[in-house]
Amino acid sequence: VTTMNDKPQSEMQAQLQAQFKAALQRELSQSTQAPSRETLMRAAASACRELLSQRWAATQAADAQRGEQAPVRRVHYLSMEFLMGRALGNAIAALGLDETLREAFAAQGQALPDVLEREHDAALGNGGLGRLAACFLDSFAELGLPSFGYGLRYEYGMFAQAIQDGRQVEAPDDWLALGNAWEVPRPELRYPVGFGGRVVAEADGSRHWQPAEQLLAQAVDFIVPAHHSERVSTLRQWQASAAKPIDFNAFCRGDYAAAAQHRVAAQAINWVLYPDDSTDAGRELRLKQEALLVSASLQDLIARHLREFGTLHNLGKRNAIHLNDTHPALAPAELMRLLLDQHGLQWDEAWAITRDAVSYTNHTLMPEALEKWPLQMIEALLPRHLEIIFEINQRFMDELRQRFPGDEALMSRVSLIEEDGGYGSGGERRVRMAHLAIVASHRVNGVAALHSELMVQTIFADYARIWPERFHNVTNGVTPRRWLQQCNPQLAAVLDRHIGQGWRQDLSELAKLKGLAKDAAVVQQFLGVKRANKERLAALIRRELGVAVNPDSLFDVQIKRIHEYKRQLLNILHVIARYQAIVANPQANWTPRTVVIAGKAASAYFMAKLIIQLAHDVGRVVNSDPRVGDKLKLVFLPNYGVSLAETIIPAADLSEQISTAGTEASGTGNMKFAMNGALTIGTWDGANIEMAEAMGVENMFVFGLRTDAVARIKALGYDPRLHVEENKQLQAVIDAIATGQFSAGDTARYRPLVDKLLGSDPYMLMADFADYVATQARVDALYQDQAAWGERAVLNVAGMGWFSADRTIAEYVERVWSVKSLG
Ligand code: DL6
Repeated sequence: VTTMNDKPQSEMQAQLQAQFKAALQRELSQSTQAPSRETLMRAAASACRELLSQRWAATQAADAQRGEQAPVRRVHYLSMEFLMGRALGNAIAALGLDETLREAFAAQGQALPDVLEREHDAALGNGGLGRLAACFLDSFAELGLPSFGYGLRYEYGMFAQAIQDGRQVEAPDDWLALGNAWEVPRPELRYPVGFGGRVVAEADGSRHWQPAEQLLAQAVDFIVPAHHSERVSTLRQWQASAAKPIDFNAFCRGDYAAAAQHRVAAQAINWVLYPDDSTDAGRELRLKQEALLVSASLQDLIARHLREFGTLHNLGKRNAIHLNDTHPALAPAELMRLLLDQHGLQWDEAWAITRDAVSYTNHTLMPEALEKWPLQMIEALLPRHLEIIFEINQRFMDELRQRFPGDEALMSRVSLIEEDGGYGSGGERRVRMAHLAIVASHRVNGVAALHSELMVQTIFADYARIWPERFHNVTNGVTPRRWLQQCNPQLAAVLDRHIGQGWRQDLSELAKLKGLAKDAAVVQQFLGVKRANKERLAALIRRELGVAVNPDSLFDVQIKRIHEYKRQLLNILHVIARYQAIVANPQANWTPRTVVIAGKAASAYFMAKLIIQLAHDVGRVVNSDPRVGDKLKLVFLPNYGVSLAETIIPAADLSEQISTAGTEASGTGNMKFAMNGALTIGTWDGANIEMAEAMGVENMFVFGLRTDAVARIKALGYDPRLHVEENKQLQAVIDAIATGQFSAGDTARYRPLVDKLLGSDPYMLMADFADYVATQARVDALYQDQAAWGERAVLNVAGMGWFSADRTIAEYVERVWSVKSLG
């Protein structure tokens, strides 16, 4: 949207070299030893950061000049998660300085990839939602969109996963232990954030919040460069600290804990991503995190807007505030509070501004993920916000009474307040955050066509009836810079050779490959790159797990959060069935397979953890059985994260996207795999559907019940046992687990899994098993014909042009964030 003049490359190289040298000297000032890889990495990061800081200043100056007539509003993307991964590789690719640094490291006796590996992942997110936000920052920069990503600076990101005796154990992810050369602290940007206290009514009728506790939120910036211009985007993360110094009296008494108590309480807000919310203390901390993010971000927005325009009347027309799921859904209440109580606007104008500014993306239909906060907790921590939420609700109910007279049931269903206590409420009154987000937004979207459709048919059906024009779909996308260019340089080079470099900026250019799918030389190059990537992964598996896998076997990969709906268990059931078949008939013409699973289970999610354990138990038995050899291996790679994904995805032949139809909102891993030439075995779910349509459904291995069938069977009364009774193979698989064949005779270990599969089987594994196994046989057959497999791989990549985050962001701009979209 906004461009700037680019500097000549040679000037930048010289600057980087000088910065790098200076940073290295700083790093080494206390040492006489040769610089370690960590030292080189930090020096390079700090040099890049200096260059990026200059670009940041130029970007901000350009954006500030845009004035009243700019067609696109400045975007404020509020998200509790940004799963950034490593930054150095991306920065040097964006700056075009790979070679400069390669040489600089070589002069110190180190290779570029070894140095890049020393950077700790910034794992400030759980999974797809957080990684999507990170991809969006890349596209914001690439498209020149005036924007800020707003998040929290967690000291410990997503937990580190270790495996002990086949079980997941969690440890804090101490990603800042060696410092973070990327951060740009902004001490001048500090905002007060209050909690608790009471609301005071003034004589003039206005209301005023007197918080009991005041914190300060300070900005720390992380700069994300564009690859094809000098634009950058900003991730502004908030760090909380106590507003008051230590309690000096307590200190003098020698009671240091009491002296610092309030400081610790303030800092705790930044400790961990997603504190365990199974306790009241955990829930309260989470609510404080959300409130801090929202309040600091909006104060920052308002201050900038006032600097640029001197008035708040046009705030909604010049700024978009996007809610990445409901986690920042306090934003409308906080914006109203700031506009009413601090800036003296009247309700109607403040509400019009809020409605213009706010938009919301839903990322899941799972009821347990739709946030609802106990009214009492909000009242205790954010009393003025609760008043405002009540007022918003009152006005909304009045509107409904006019439009749908007498429909009390509708009013109670859509109310922002859940009176009777729904799912998991324990009977208390709660605020429905998704409802608040919808009522306050001018646009609400889902993240893939099916998901958006189901969203308006199910969880938000009433709202879609009230405001049909508000709902739309924006299918997710991923950045091709990280997920193709950087993670798969060899494939990128093949693409460059055959279709030019334009795909890096305009992914739809991948369609040019379509005409080359039958070109034997191109197919051979694809297969050659895959083979090299598989060797790299095989080496990693050997290093990490001590298991030797054959790079010529089919690499069958499922990497994502462990969740029952994602059905890693179905994958394991297939492995067991295959194992039993191999043992029964070792001489048959087996297509050798290596099944790779990776992912973290939420620490309190018993079933997911049991699935991880089963994967290990089955892997141990299968991998050590001499009758099986290379024909089958099952490995679980620990501590899944962005960097591990960058190694695994380019090496995958087969991508497992096997959620129960209607449960996976979109998926983005599915896109990354296909972009890297893996074929997908998948259900008719999430973005799999649009991918199949884009590449031709014959190029994907589609199986399983579709959404309507899932609903129909459930309505009729689903009985998983019937599927087991009529399928001998399935019976044998379940028996093997139940009788302890993978757990040294321990029949109790997996009883909860078996009982659930045979009892309710809510994700319908039993119903989909037969089709899944039959489809896997089709996979085997095709893999045996490498030329045909390679052709499909080319066609998969050719079909992925639509799934760029750049296209996704262009759609948000067009339909949500442009001034025009406000009508
Ligand atoms: O939209 C990004 C990503 C989707 O691709 C996944 O399908 C979906 O599961 C994920 N949703 C969440 C839900 N979190 N909450 N709330 O992570 O979003």
